[in-house]
Amino acid sequence: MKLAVVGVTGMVGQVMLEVIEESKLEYSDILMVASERSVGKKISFKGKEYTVISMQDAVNERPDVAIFSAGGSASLEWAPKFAEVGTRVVDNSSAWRMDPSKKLVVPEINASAIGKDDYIIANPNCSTIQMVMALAPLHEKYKIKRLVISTYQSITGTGMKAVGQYESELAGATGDYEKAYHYKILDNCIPHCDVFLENDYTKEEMKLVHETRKILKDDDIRITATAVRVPVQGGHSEAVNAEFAEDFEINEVKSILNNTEGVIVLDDVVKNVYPMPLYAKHKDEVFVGRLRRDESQENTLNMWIVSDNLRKGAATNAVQIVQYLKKEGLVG
Ligand code: 2RA
Repeated sequence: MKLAVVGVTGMVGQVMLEVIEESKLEYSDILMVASERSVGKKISFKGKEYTVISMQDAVNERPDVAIFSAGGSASLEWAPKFAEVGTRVVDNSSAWRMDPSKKLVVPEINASAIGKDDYIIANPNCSTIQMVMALAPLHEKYKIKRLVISTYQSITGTGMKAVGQYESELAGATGDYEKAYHYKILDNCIPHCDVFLENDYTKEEMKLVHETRKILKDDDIRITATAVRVPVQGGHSEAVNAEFAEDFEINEVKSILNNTEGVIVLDDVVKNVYPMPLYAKHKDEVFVGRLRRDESQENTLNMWIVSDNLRKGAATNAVQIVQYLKKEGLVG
């Protein structure tokens, strides 16, 4: 399998290489691909040195798989060009997620939806992935009616520029240091992830609404979300209030989650045990805790979900999709 990593110089692209190495994903050759401004840069990977090539040069190489983390506009322009030469594209951007002809995949939930005609496969948004990992088995058992979500999203979700702003502020910078946000992020919480839409929600909040319904295949689920950027680097955290059609027992919920691949329950308030991004960093699991009944409404559960947004929220999920493609013989 000839593999292309597109957007390799970005924050997710760099984590993608980490995950490819750690997962021991087998490939015959790997192409390091980025925008024109990065062409010619050298990248060391697994003891070898690679030169970054352009999108067009990568298409000409006709890779079997291309994992994209290059932003929506690059995906819209180049994913079809790769697909036209027979490359299976796994795209981390939002470009294709809501396209009805494209599959939106979290392998533990719906990998089987991928078929031989799928050449552009969408990786869901990081905050969606970690949430549906915990919700999918509960939806199957109790049927979700409504979700109220508050996210506390890592600055790594914005990228290197945001981490740079945070570090500058931490170092006491003033004046015109490079900024990713309109406001200081240090000692702050910014209720503004991505852009505002006409309905006064942000694009990030509406991703949680639309992507969750698509992955769980249930447009009747009522969802509302508030996405907040916080000065944290280990991962995204989410407070989720889930109303179900059926009642539940907390211990049964914990058992279901503990028996869900890729999910770890950390929940013992007597011992101050609960998920935190500080301890989720560099891990691939989704951590769930603070499980408790919402006593203000029947059949309703509160939960706290934490995961490294660069790993399971992006790179790991994408690599798992590639592993599935290989297992199913959809790529060499
Ligand atoms: C964010 N989920 O956290 C978005 C994109 N990575 O900004």
